[in-house]
Amino acid sequence: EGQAPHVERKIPNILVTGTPGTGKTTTSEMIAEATGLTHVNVGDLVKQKQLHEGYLEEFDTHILDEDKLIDELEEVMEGGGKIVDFHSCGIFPERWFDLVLVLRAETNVLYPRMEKRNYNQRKITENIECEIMQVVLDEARESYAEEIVIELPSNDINDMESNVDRVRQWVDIYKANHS
Ligand code: DAT
Repeated sequence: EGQAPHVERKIPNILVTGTPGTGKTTTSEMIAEATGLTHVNVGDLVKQKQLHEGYLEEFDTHILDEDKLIDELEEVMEGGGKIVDFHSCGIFPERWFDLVLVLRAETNVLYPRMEKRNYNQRKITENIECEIMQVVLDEARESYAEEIVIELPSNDINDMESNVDRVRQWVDIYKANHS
């Protein structure tokens, strides 16, 4: 527990997490654009590299092979400068991240975003409940030092733009302090 010792990175690694539909991928792309950091979409990586143990029809989701995923990412994370985008956050080593962003959205904006994705009713309901119960935020607070976990509203474009701007400023300061 506490501060995990790690070699200081010149460029930070950032975790962008949150319930599906809260805006992780869109926000991560914009942060990458604004900072020059590299977006790592973990969901896509899991599918591309088959880092799963099959597909669970009932829940419309892949069963993650966590060991394979961590092995795959370990080297990637070493160099720093990565924006890791995933809906779960407790599986990663604490030492990987310098900042953990938890995106949040109100039910009334999250629901239509998921409908647009053609999620089945069960999956929509589960994700809405997950968001209301702040499951991902609690998981982040349990897994990382509290001072690096930041909860960010992601209800509209204004939220997104101010989130990206805030992270851009934070990255500038981090770089200045680690050069
Ligand atoms: P996630 O990666 O968390 O599943 P996403 O980035 O794919 O989410 O976004 C899902 C959809 O919702 C996509 O059409 C963009 C839209 N969206 C996300 N965050 C938003 C925001 N803050 N304002 C407006 N639209 C947003």
